[in-house]
Amino acid sequence: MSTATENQNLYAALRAAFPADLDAVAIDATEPGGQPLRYSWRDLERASAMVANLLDSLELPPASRIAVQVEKSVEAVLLYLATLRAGHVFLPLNTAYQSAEIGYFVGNAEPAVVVCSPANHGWVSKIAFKAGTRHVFTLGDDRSGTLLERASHCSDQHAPVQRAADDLAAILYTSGTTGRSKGAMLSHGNLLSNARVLKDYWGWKEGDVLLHALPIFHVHGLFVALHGALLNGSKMLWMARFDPKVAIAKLPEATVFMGVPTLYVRMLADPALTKDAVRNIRLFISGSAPLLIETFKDWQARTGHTILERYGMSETAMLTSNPYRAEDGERRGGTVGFPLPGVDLRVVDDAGQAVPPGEIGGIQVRGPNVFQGYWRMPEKTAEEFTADGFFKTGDVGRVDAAGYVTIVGRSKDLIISGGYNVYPAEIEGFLNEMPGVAESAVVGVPHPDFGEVGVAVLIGKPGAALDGDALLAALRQQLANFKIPKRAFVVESLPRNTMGKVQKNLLREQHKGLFAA
Ligand code: MLC
Ligand code: AMP
Repeated sequence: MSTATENQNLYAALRAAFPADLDAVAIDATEPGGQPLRYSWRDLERASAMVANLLDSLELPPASRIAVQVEKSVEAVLLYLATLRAGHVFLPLNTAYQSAEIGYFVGNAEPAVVVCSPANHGWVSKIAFKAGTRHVFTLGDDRSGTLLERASHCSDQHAPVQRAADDLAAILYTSGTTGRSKGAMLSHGNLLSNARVLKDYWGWKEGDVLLHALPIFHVHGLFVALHGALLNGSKMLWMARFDPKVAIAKLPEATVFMGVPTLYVRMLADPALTKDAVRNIRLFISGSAPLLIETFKDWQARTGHTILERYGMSETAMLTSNPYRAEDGERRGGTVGFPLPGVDLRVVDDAGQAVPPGEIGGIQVRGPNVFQGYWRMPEKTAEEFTADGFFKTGDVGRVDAAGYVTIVGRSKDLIISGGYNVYPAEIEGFLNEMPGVAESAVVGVPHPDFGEVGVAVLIGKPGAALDGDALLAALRQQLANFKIPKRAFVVESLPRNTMGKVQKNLLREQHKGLFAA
């Protein structure tokens, strides 16, 4: 138990790791061909204090939700750090989300503050005010907007608010197999314990430089990458968006790179990726989606580096990792390595009994990194935990005799596309509401760039002449672009088993060659 004097605020731990030289560069966000744009550690400390003071001035109840849908920028990181400092709960939202999605998140989370891009202020503020949000600010990726304008009048000194380890730091919405998204509640202790384990396990050291190329509204870019660099006092080379050419050009200045498999696939497609380009890299890490063994091998052949694959999720942050140090074992392609120190991981059969090594079953986990539950969904939370406190991940896998974990599938009906999760149930729900649609089934099929993409198969109501492309175009108005199936087929009937359930495995089989490389 923490005592009243120990502040478990995550920001306090990150701040304590800043280097002694506060004028050193913490983040270099210079765009190719652009003016130098660098932030020192002192800039991070002072500017996040100003935003934290702005939040304080609003006199919000403790642990208010601060919902943020803005383009990736260093200022968005400052807002995240400020939220931690001020003792509120950060709620990041993918910029691809459309009004129906934002409406749900804001209605469900009831944020006290919403921060959006200046261009979206009209529709976002309407949704927010309707949901009872009192404060809506704007933040552009060029430092424009009311958030920074208001913060510029605030003091640049701020003591992090006292927080206990199990106080909430962030809520990440993850879609559900039955449609509606659930807010995974992560505490200061969840995030800090995971960041500390990864710092040690991945051998973060003095002089490390992280090339930060991922979005910052999900676990990978916001926690694994950002916390990794901050907790090590390491400089980040900041990319507002991933571009393989720019990434390869920046690699020689970096020692650590983290990406979803699509980032590796896209860099491999560029001949500029050579051994020389990666000469200073210490560690390449992949996660969020399965890394194909071909990508693992091609990367090894081209660069001489063995990608370290790890496995995690929004509810748990990181769970397993291939070893960094040779003495801990080899990095095995196709596996996600060993449970991280402090993580209990077991594989169980349908009755919940642990299976012997090598056998396949549901993956369950327990540890200080496992979340506090789903926001305002106590029943859903209870369903997802076992009596002895293990969280049911919904992933299916096995652990071999040497302890390596392999993910072989998912019991949840989920498509992972370019590292983003897409839940067929959500897409089908929207499609089924469209005029003329009797029923739909969305399945994931292999894709050379995104790993997997969605394909929709539709049946029309009697007499309706469905146009698949027109339906997809209409869907775009309602859902984030990465969720839109890449193809739609109108058919007479869907394959069903004797219980009448649609046999998605047959649809996947039928369409698996659609995007063959
Ligand atoms: C973009 N598009 C996608 C897509 N991303 N389609 C399917 N899946 C995706 N992931 C489509 C858009 O709809 C659009 O199509 C077209 O591609 C161009 O859009 P874009 O935004 O310009 O794409 P691009 O910049 O190329 O983005 C690709 C990407 C991005 C791979 C860089 O998807 C990305 O950053 N992925 C990383 C996701 C991530 O960080 N996941 C971590 C989750 S945390 P159209 O037709 O609309 O024009 C997690 C836990 C863990 O899972 O373990 O880490
Ligand atoms: P999210 O809910 O977006 O956090 O996604 C988490 C899911 O991504 C996990 O439950 C896994 O299904 C998947 N995932 C993450 N890392 C890996 C990996 N290395 N290999 C396979 N699947 C992964």
